[in-house]
Amino acid sequence: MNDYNWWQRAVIYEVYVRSFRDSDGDGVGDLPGVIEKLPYLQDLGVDAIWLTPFYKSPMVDNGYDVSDYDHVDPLFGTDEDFGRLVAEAHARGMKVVIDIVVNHTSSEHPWFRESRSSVDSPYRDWYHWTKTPTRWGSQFGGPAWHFDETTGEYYLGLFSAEQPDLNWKNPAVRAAVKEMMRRWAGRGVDGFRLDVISLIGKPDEPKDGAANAWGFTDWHWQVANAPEAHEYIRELHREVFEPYHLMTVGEASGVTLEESLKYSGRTREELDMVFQFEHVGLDGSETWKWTHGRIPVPQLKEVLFHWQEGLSEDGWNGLFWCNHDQPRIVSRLGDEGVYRERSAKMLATCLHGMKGTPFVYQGEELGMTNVVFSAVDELQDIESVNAYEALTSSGRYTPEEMLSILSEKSRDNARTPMPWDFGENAEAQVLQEDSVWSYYKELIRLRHENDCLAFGSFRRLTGVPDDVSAYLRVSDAETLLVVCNFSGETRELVLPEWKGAHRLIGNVLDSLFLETGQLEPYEAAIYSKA
Ligand code: TEU
Repeated sequence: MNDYNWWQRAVIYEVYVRSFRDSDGDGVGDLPGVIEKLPYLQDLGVDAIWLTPFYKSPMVDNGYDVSDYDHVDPLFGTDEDFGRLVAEAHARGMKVVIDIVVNHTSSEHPWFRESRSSVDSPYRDWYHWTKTPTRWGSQFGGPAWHFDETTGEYYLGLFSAEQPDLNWKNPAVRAAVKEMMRRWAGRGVDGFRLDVISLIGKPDEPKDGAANAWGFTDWHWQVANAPEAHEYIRELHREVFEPYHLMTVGEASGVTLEESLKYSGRTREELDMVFQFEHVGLDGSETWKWTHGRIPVPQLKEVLFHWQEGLSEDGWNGLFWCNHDQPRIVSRLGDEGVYRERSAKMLATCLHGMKGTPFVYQGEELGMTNVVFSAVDELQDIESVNAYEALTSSGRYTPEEMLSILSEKSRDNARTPMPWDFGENAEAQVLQEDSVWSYYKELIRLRHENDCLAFGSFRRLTGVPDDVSAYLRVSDAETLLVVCNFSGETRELVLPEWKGAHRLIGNVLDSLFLETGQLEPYEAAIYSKA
């Protein structure tokens, strides 16, 4: 395999800057902190880091509300720190992917301040304004059309009032975005993670969808994956991604397999891959996650295998369990108790065994779990705080019920500080041969060294117990078997043709699986046959 793109055999590590490493003791992570921990990431073996937004921002949505795209927020350091980070990452052989948030800006961005100042402002048309709003609801609660007193009109903010949506139909907006992207390319970045890029195309005539309990209506059906979004992305590809050799992963919540082939199909010239959310939405739905529930393993397998098979010939999978918006995967699908470490390794095996680019979210490599929230003031995330207010004040949930749901679902579960030096800490795991960390390191090494793991085709195994996942990866020279027990009990899967195969990695010492067909609770392994 000589002819491939770097990201096709890479593992990418997501750094949520604010809670990664605090270098100056102000309680907030920062870019010098990331620089300090580059040796840790290099040791783990990741090929690239994705940095969440570090730009100037009022931090209403922790930086996903950008007020200045070109400069580092003082909370996170300086522009020089960023330059140093890129140089030092490159010197250590790691690439740098930055988060680009251009579906919306902050309401404090000079473009929006101008836009809202007058109906005659040259920036008026940079955002969406109307006198006759639909009843669309916003992602973080309340209406999506926000009344603005200065001009007596409403502007669109699909996430919050402080995150007005840019009007991509306006060529001046697209030109400004492209220039900004080129400036970052010039500062040495290797790729972009594009925030909610599936939402940039807006309908000319917004219409109300189904209403929710508060009378707000749904917009996803009319906004997500609009044909215009594909058009705009192709323009970005032509004028920025391609000429500057940038790797791209687009966040595309609500995307179907068919739609994702449009984004990432090889001849489409749009994106390298997308993040889809079907597998992590199985314990609720994307528009309604505020309920208890565990991801059902049979459906999970069906979704994962559907994507593996669907993107086998064309397109490419962005593989992930965790990110800064998702609860911790060990809490969702593994065991927080005695099998914490073993189940963390099992989940890692299942994901890293598949074809695509695996993403590791900070702390996942330590097997971190969710938090228990016992009071609303322990929450910081705008989505969680607003949902708590809305759902308790309407009487839908008691405060206790809502806190227990938030302990399962809140985005804050993923945003606790990286435990560098206490408890189940990072430094201790690095030194331990059988730690979750060492297991991740081994999986990453395997992806780099084993062609079949990186490029072999995917084939599901049938006749497997409901809560066991088993699949093959097949190349001319080798076949791999990836088997994972998602249950806390012993399971049986007899595979006589695999007797005597070589185990590349596994989470149970002295496993008897190939001899007896017995899988221990949360057991996982990858076997190889020539
Ligand atoms: O997230 C997009 C998104 O749709 C999220 O709202 C997601 O569905 C939700 O968090 C699940 O509960 C991106 C960013 O990753 C997120 O952090 C931002 O808040 C959001 O865009 C707005 O920029």
